[in-house]
Amino acid sequence: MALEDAKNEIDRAISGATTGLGYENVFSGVVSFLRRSYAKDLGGVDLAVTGVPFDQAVTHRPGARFGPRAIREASTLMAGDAPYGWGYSPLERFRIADAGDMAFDYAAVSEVPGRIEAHVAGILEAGAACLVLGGDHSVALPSLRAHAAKYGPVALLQFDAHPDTWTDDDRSRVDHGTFVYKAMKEGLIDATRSVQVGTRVEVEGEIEHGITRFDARAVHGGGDLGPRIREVLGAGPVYLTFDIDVFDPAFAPGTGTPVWGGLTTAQVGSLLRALAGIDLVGADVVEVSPPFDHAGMTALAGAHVAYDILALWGWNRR
Ligand SMILES: [Mn+2]
Repeated sequence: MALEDAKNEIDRAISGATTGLGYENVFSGVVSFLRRSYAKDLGGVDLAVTGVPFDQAVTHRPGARFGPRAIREASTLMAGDAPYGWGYSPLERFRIADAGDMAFDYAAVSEVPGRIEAHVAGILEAGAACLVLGGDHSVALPSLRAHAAKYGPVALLQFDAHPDTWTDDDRSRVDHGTFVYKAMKEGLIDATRSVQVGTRVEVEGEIEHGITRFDARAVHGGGDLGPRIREVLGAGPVYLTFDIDVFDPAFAPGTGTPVWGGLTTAQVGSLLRALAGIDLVGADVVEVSPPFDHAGMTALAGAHVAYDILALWGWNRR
């Protein structure tokens, strides 16, 4: 009998199986995102998760290069169960692969965005949707370029402490705080259908943008924001970018630019569930910086968010 015939002998990260829950011991085995099999050939894959461990564009604390590895490890705790409260398991319903990390020359910083765009475009061309694990928030811009090339201008749904609308007209700059400005200037996003959630910093001289903003105080103020966010996003394609610093540092201290007054994990979990039905076509989870983390709590939050993003992506397709 081959080892893989016995349920407890399966190591899903290398089994080649594309669907099903993971039953390995949480603390052992080859680590992959939610125990999905690693694959570079994405034929027949519905969604590929890929790490982009680039963090040279941060304003303050680096370390997000270790984000994908930490999120994968934290995710092994969840691989045996459906995500809570969704009523279905995207792991059983869809063929989801871990496409591994994107390789790049860490010393050729200005070349990295182009490589990310080509990497994500390759996943989309293979017919799979793409979930990027960052990396700092600069990785969202080339991912948006790849998605806009396929779908046209998308609605941006951004969970973030920062609006990332700081002025930056130098295309050669690689900055984690200006991707929204550049995305608007490049016509990658439809601002009138875009929403920012959880922001709580001022941007001096911010341009007119037209993006709907539910800042952190609006979320803390209560009320059911889900329907209001869905109404702005409309029926067209949505790209979700999730900066882990939308959480209060009490929930996610391991990040590059923490800001007090942030969202709780419970608030974000409820909001993501309330968005079921949007046409999510792509996403990223960025700015998890394990060297500044404690007890793995930021990576755990990132893994939960990424799993709920899978559920949200699959909702209309299930
Ligand atoms: Mn941020």
